[in-house]
Amino acid sequence: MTHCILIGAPVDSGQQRPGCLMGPAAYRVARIAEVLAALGHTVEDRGDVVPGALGRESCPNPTVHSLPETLAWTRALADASARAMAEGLPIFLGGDHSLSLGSIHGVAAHAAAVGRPLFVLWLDAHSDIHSLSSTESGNLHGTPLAYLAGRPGFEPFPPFPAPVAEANICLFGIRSVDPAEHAALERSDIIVNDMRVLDERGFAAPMREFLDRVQAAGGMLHVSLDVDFLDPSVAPAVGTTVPGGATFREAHLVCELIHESGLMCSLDLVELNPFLDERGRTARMMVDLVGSLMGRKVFDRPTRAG
Ligand code: 6HN
Ligand code: MN
Ligand code: MN
Ligand code: MN
Repeated sequence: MTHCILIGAPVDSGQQRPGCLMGPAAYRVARIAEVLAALGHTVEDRGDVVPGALGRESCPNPTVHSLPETLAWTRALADASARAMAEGLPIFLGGDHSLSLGSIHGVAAHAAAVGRPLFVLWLDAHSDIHSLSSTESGNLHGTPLAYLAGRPGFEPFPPFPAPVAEANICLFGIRSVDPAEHAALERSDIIVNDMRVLDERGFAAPMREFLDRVQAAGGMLHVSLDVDFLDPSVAPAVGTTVPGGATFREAHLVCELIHESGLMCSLDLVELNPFLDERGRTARMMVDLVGSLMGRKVFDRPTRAG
């Protein structure tokens, strides 16, 4: 039994197609709290985070937009996240992926305070490893991974409390990488399980390899689940669809493996744009995956651990 803390993060400033701000409401309508409670967990919904006053920050790259808004979200979410980490397992209901600048900020501060290494699993079509200077779209939802890895180019942001070691970061399912991101990944220790790797090896073996590393290190695991990790045929409600994503079963398998590991300490649900959905099916799919992440299964089977 886990104490699940729902934190609404209606962030829409990290990209330019309005709608992600409706995400938290859609997850609640899709009965995320009831699904968690039915699995035997306690659930506390803290409502939606409200960002503080806007500053006047700017940066040299003219394509970057909504920087003061994204910074205000980052500060507010980092606070909410660090507080929730001390009390349970926070589930961030997004909101575009720029919310992870704040959610993982708080998670990293907590991990450093308790002296455990932090690992991050990035389930996404994209690598989200731009800096403020390398982004071509100017959309800050494409940057959180570079920030949490402590890479340069985030001068207006609060310093990241305890950068995550690159060898502790696993990209899983990626299939759309910009040239600057490609260069950044080539000179890094980040584990890249792109779709080509998953096509060849399947989803289970690479996932188990990563979870085994987290386990061996006594680490805490943060999972960042972008809707576009999924194939658009099962999850159309996202502004950045990329064909060739995880199927319904592949995504559930990943979630079941994560649950069986017992390692997940915090979770982001990002990029849901309910305005693009078809009768709520993407919101329901995401809530279904949360069910698998938190212990729903058809049968109890002995896992490799026991
Ligand atoms: N996401 N690489 C593209 C950009 O605009 O920088 C897409 C980013 C997608 C962001 O997955 O959250
Ligand atoms: Mn993303
Ligand atoms: Mn941060
Ligand atoms: Mn994405």
